[in-house]
Amino acid sequence: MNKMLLTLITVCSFIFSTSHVHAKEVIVEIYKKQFIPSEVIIDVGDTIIWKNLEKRQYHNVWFKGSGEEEPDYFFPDESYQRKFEQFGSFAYECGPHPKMKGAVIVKKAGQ
Ligand SMILES: [Cu+2]
Repeated sequence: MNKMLLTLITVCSFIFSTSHVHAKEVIVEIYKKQFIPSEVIIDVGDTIIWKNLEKRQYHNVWFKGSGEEEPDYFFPDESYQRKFEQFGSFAYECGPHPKMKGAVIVKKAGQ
């Protein structure tokens, strides 16, 4: 095979494997005023999708400890999603229901 082409393929597959392939979506369900699971461990670049599976109750996902503004509520059959670009441990709660707590632990890729 042409050497240049081989190099190109190697470089491309490296870039692809380190950035895109491993990014995943993780579902957290909200039901009976609980985040299920309440703690998730993900890699940098992953996205969490919170799905409201209640019959009537609205919720939100508020990273209050990070000093963020309270986000909008989302209702049954709606979802809220967020991509995590930095590693660390992030606690959150539901604005209207402070007893509902969760945490996202973002680890560096490969750890
Ligand atoms: Cu709530």
